[in-house]
Amino acid sequence: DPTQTCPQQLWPAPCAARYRARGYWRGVSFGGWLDEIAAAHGPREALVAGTLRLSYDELRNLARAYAAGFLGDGFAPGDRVLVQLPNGPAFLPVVLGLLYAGLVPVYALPAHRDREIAHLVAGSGARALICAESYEGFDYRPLAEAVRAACPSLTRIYIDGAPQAGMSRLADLADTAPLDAPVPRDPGSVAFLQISGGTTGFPKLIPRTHDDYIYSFEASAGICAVTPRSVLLTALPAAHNFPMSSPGYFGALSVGAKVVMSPSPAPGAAFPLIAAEGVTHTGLVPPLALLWMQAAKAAKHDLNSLEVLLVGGAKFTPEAAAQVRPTLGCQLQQVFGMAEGLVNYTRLDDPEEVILNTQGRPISPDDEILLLDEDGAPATGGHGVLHTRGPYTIRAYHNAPEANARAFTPEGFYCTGDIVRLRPDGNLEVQGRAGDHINRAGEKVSAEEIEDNLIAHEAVFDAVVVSVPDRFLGERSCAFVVLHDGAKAEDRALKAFIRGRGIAEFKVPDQIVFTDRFETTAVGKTDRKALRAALKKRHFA
Ligand code: J2J
Repeated sequence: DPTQTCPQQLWPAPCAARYRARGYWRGVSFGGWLDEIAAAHGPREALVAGTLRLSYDELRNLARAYAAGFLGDGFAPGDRVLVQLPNGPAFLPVVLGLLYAGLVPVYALPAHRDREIAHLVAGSGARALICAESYEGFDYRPLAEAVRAACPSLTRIYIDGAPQAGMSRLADLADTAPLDAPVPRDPGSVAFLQISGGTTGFPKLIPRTHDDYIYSFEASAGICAVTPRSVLLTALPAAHNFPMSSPGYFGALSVGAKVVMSPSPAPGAAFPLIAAEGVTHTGLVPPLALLWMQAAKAAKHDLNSLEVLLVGGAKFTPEAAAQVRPTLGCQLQQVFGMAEGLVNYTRLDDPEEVILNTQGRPISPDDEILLLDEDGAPATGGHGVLHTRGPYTIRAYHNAPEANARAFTPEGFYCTGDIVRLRPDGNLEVQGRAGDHINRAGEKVSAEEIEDNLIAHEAVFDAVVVSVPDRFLGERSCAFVVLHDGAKAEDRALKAFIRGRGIAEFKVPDQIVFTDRFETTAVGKTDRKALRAALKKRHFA
């Protein structure tokens, strides 16, 4: 069980002892946590998704039935199971069922395609894949079959909907007599694998433990004033760390609030749910927040129940921030977080100036913040590259020695790649980024990954991908492409080629610029970094 035997993934013993002594790590596994919330809030409403409405007791019962179903199908505690489900009725009962059975979910987005899913399955050794029959016009069954053909570890495919031959129907698992107690797991062990935004090549897997994750969302629920009478709308894709834990549906469930799943973050789907269910809290990335503010002006739905809008995932400008209360009638809470751990929030009682201009401060008194310059020396002047360690920030990626050597200091600090300013009042302002990814409407796209996909085309000699400021997306991707002598390829054909390679649509370059040659012939990583910077400056400065 690789999730159990990677000592470098875990915190040094003195740190762990400190986090326990201070009460951050409660020593409860997700299975125990589900029993806790069901015992505390049993008859209250827990989940609304489509036509499904479940109380805490019913949610636990369904999760327990799934747990028994998975174990009955021959999975053993510690086995990884890839979950690629949209924001629908199945998501929470299935994920909670996996956790209750001691299985380890590996999260993927509905937008991911076979190349990415195969990478996640191979990297995690997942034995099963759970996906929808279809979502937004895409049939996931051929994808699942292609992944199974490419990945020997993957034996079973569960379909939410109608399975093809050789696949199982997800709902059948819940026909099993429910488990009556969680499969015991060490709370210090890995509960699930989350995907990283990814600055290099493919996304890396982030091992989160029961102890560290439960701390992060329980503390978040307090900071975001989620109470038993709150109603939280999950508008962003549920597999993302933000809607999961900041404070997310887990934070909401931890206090007995109601969770409402929106099948899409578009105002047309979300606004009627806000009005019908009395939603008090939700979280959005900046481009969606802008869209909501625009749509609210003409909305026929009553949004008065909204109390707190969390905005994060990318920089929200002070000008946009100032529009939240006038347009949506609720309070803004900025959140600057990362799936690797550290999450910062502006506090609800902060002065307006702090809420509009900063991305807040860490959850925990034991979150350590270190600012270094780009050479790794202590930064001067209060701004630099943010490094962090603490009670819910990982010390290593799953099974990635090379990435770990780059992303963590010998002292265990995670290098976020974000350039920030630490204000004297303790709040952080995100100013830019040292790493080479494109933050496209909150989705992090690795420049290197797109370049690798372009270079795979027979006509392409070399490709360099950069981020470009974009009015709607925040940033978009632009690929500079050099073709082989005499080769021909058009914009449309290259984009179609990338799609055909089985990667998410948000990774297809937004713009392609053909160029004769790059000014350097060197191909080393540091040269590519310089090349990206030079191209960006020349074309977009
Ligand atoms: C600027 N950049 C930000 C912000 C994240 C809560 C909220 C967001 C995420 C997330 C998350 C930003 N202003 N307010 O996991 O729990 C950029 C930074 C950061 C990267 C992490 C959560 N909020 N960012 O976005 O793992 O560059 O997590 O390092 O997807 O998003 O991306 P991700």
